[in-house]
Amino acid sequence: MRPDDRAVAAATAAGLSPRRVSRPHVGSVGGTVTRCWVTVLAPACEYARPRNGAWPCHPALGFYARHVRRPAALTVVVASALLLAGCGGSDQPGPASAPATLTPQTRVEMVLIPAGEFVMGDDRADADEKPARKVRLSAFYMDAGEVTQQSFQALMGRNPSKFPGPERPVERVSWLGTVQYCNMRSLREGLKPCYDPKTLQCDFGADGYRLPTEAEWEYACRAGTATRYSFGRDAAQLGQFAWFKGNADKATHPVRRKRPNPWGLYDMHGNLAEWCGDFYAETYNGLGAADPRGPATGTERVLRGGSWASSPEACRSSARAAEAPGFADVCFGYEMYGFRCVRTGPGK
Ligand SMILES: [Ca+2]
Repeated sequence: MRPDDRAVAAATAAGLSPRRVSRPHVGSVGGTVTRCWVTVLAPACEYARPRNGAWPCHPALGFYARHVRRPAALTVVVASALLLAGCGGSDQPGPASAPATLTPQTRVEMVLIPAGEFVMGDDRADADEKPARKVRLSAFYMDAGEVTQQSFQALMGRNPSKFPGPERPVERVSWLGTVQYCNMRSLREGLKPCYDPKTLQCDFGADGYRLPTEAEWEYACRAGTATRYSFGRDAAQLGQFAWFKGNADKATHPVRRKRPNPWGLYDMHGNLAEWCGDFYAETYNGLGAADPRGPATGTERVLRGGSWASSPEACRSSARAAEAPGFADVCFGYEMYGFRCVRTGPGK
C-alpha cells in the first residue's frame, strides 16, 4: 500500500474524511530549485472533516506528500507525522503591569510593541503589497527573536530542524506546528491558549501566545520606519541586520547575532521567513484598518521577512510570501520557515 493510501486508511479509521489536494509548487530538492507537482493528503483540522461533526482533540493523522519533479521523472516520497496538542486551557489572568520587555516562565524574551498607526504595504513594490494603506494596531508583546530549537524542544519534545543547534531557530515547522507550540507555551505558563485545537480559530481575547497577524508583523518589522528595510533603503547594509542569501552560506544561524531593528527585534529580515496567523490574500483590498486579521478563509498562510535563502528584495519589510499550512518537507523549502510568538499587550 502506498504511503498516502495508508494515511487515507488511517484517517478514515479515525472517523475523518480526508481528501487529496493537488497543485503545482516551486520548491527545492537537494538545494536545486525545481517545479513540483504535489499530491497532498491533508491532515487533521485544516482540511479533513469528521463524519460525526465533532473534531478529535488529538488526531494522530499522518501527513503525506508525493512529489513528481518536472521535467525529470524522479519521484520523491516524503512522509511526516503530525500530532495536534494543546487541548484544554486555563483562565488565569496575564501580567497586570506593562513592562517594556517580558521574560516569562518559558524564558523567551518579549518586547512591548506600542499601539500606533503605520502605512502597511508599498505601492511601488509587488502587486500583493498594494494598496498601501493606514492601519491602526493595539499594543502587543512580541518575541525579540525567532523561536529557537532549544525552546521548541523543551516544550514539544522534538526538534524537526535540518540545521541543528540549540540557539538556531527551529525550522521545518508547519503552520499547524506553530499553533501547537503556541498553545503548549500558553499552557506551560498557566495562560489561556489562543487556538481552538478543533477548529484552529484564534481567540484574540485570550492572554496566551499566538502568531502575529500580518499587520502586526509588518508594524513590528518597520518599527516606525517607512523605508524598504527597518534600517533604511540601502540593501548594501542588509548584512549587518540579516542572514540572507548573500551571507548565510546556505544555512540558518543562531538567533540574535545581527543588529536589531529600532524596537529591539532581531532577525525580522532574514534567517527564517516567519509564519503569520493570517490567511494569504493577493491584495490588501477590502481588509480592515483597525487590528486587521486577514481574510476569513483561504488556503495559504502568510510568511514574512525572507530567509537565509532569500534575495535582499524578498527580505524587505513589506515583502510577502505564503504557503499551505500543513506542508512539511524539503520540497517546499520548509527549512526556510520559522516563527515567533506574540501576546496581547497591556490595556486590551
Ligand atoms: Ca526572520
